[in-house]
Amino acid sequence: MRRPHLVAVALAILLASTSSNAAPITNGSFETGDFTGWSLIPAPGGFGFVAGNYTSIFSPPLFFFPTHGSFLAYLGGGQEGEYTTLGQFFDVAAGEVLSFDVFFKAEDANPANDDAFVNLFDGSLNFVANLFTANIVGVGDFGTTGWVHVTHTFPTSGTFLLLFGVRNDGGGVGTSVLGIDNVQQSSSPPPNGTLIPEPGGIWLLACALLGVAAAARSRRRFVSV
Ligand SMILES: [Ca+2]
Repeated sequence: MRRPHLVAVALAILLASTSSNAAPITNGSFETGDFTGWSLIPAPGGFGFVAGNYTSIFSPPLFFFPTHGSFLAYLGGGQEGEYTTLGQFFDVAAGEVLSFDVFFKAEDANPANDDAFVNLFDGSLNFVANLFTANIVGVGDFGTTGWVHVTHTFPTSGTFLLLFGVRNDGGGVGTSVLGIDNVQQSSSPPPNGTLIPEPGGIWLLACALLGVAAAARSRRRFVSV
């Protein structure tokens, strides 16, 4: 079974990085209209684009639009067995949450089994977590996952590499695509597990209290009759 040389890819991204300074995820929504802040390493014959949408190759076409802002990114494989990857190093504080939206669109059919992944590595390029996996066996011929929202909470602070990858497998008629948008890094939750209700929560709480008060008044009226 072929295995991706992910550490080699990660090293290439590290070497290609213009800055190793601590920083949060930048341009996570691709609203610069390009790959600013990211390192794109296409497979031979592969590709990566930032665009206003992705339109599938085969008829009837499927349209994928950004989940945040006006742009999304999509990657495609090329040479058989080689991954096209997109990565970025970033720093987090303990308790921070990384979230993003991805879709896998199969542009081929079995027995070709194009696949995609989203993996997390630490600053020493040790594998941390697989955040998303898809392939043609899973979605079916020319199938898709649709947009999938993914979140990951970091228990400890540190530097991490977020790596997206997609590859073409064995001939076939096309190369499948991994779409990406809305990569965000949230701030730390309140310390000591303090729960602060969101505005919507406060409104619901207010409604509940008003309801209790109304019920109490109703009971009083009932009793007084
Ligand atoms: Ca966007």
